[in-house]
Amino acid sequence: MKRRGIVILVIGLGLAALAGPVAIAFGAQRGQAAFGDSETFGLNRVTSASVSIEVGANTVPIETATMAPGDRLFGEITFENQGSLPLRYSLAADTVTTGSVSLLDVLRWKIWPSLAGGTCSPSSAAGRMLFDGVMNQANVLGDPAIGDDPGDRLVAVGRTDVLCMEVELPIGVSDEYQAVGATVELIALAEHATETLD
Ligand SMILES: [Ca+2]
Repeated sequence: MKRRGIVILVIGLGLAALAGPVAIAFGAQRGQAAFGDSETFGLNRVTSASVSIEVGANTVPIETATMAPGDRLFGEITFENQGSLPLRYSLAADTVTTGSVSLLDVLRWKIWPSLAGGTCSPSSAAGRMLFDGVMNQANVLGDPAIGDDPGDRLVAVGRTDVLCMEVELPIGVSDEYQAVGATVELIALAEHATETLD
């Protein structure tokens, strides 16, 4: 009888030891089943801006096959800001010549901004010349380096920049410049500008 009483006591201690862990596990399950809710705010939308410069339809190129000494030809080029940011651009030239001598060595080019709503007459160039010289340099207006450089042209969104052009074959040019050709490709390099514009 005395030995049996000892056995019962050992079993009772075992149950007491299990009671703690069982109670803790039951409590955690009740927490996961708590009431919940969620809400979505889906109105965060971002579209990046654009820089877009285009040549306008009313551009008039300089083109002739019969230029004689003393002749002056006029052209007009319109650059349009079709992007969503103000832009500034520089102007570079890519040139090609044909013949035994370079016609570009003697042609005199002038570029000036058109008067608002005006035409590209020589009188509109007075005091407003942007370029006057031979077209044998890469940079014609401004500087393609990033940033606001002297000569860079600013154009507001939806606005245009109209440049007038003149090319002259000087009256005293020598006979060797007969029947030779030159092609000048003007390249506008634009970047967005943060300056305040009208
Ligand atoms: Ca620049």
